[in-house]
Amino acid sequence: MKIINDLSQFWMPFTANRQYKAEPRLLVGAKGNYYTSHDGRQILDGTAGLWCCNAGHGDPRIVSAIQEQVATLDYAPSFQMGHPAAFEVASRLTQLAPEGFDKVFFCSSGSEAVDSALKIALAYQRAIGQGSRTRLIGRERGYHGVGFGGTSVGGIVGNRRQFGALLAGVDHIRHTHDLDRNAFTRGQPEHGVELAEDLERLVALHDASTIAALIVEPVAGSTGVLIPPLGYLQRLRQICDQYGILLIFDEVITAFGRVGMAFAAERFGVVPDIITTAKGITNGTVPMGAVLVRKGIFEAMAEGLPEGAIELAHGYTYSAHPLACAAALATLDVYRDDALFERAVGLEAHWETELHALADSPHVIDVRNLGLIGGIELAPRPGAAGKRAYELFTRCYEAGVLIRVTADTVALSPPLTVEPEEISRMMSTIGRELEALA
Ligand code: PXG
Ligand code: PLP
Repeated sequence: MKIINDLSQFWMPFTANRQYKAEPRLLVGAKGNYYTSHDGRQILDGTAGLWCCNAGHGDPRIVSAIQEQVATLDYAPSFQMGHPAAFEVASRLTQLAPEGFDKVFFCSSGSEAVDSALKIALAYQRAIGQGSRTRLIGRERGYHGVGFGGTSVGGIVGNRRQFGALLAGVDHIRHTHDLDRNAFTRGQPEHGVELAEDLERLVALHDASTIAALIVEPVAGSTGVLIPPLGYLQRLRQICDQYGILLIFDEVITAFGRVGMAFAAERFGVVPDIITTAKGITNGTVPMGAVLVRKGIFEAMAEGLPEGAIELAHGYTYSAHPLACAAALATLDVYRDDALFERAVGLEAHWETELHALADSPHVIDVRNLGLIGGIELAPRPGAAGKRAYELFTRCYEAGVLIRVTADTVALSPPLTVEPEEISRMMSTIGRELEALA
């Protein structure tokens, strides 16, 4: 079926363009837990889009909120102006956040949220007389989007090597992935709390007086689902406190029910100083990102400024865009009214059981899970890293299930509206295709 004349002009993101265009997969519709493919098939969404459609697709409450907003107030500047929904979303988010978060900065993506958070951290340190703290610390295998800041603190070599030296003064702690000790763990791995001490190594190397902030994903997603070892995030918090380093949790994928709560910070019982988020905030319908900031940070930056002074010289044309705000308010209502975070908690045991049933399938060297996140790591084909998983992805798509693969790891994150039967079908499809795979 000819659906489009020419695929050549769209430079697709994070895509092997020539490979894709030789055999395109197009989505033309979405409803509930399913996409419709261009050849008219129903595809079970095992990835909530790209970790963002937590309430499933096409919810009429979200759709009509966006439609009404665009007809009422299509755009309003947020520089020296405002519109009511922006203040309301900020207030709703602070109610969902861990206690003590009282300011929200808006943008349009996770990447922008990360770069905004890093700038806020630098500006805060400077405001409290710690202007020598200019270093930003990330973690190996971290993903923090594609801005220069996020790319720099990110720890995925494939996303860095094309772009030169990136930001100066960035360093990385070690990642926590350890198949030798933790393979096939259900939930949080037992081993690895000591890896948090790697931050002490960087303090010893650079001196704490040069370090502004540490940014980590509570659960690393893009790099292949890395679940934090027991006690690890707690220990990072302690070390940051000891040395005056701000702790940033990048919750672009872990917020809004993905791990059964509004934020992973709550699930792990660790309160960072700054939280970045995006994606599920509008159920993926309209681009939006946000930076949530703990009480005291804004105040420290405002203190002592002359009257009328701008506290932060930063912002986007689309910060708190009215359509994004309308989508966010409707989405947060759906999460609450349909109790979707609680639903995720209720599904977690079934999810874990069905996922780990794949442990004995061919090529599988690890299975890991938390909340409604699942990782299945495959042994790479010798000399062809990523090829086996990519083939599994295309096979599953043909078989009616959308999965996501990164290197040789399958990363699953279905909508929180997924039915137990659909979880079982997702896993049996993956299992069958693994059997068929060389
Ligand atoms: N931080 C984290 C932790 C993310 O997961 C971003 C920042 C950047 O967000 P934006 O909205 O700028 O893309 C992300 C995004 C995948 C995948 O397949 C994950 C993301 C994006 C695209 C694909 O795992 N995460
Ligand atoms: N480039 C130019 C020439 C601009 O005028 C602006 C915003 O006014 C930008 C970039 C930044 O765009 P945005 O605010 O959408 O990030």
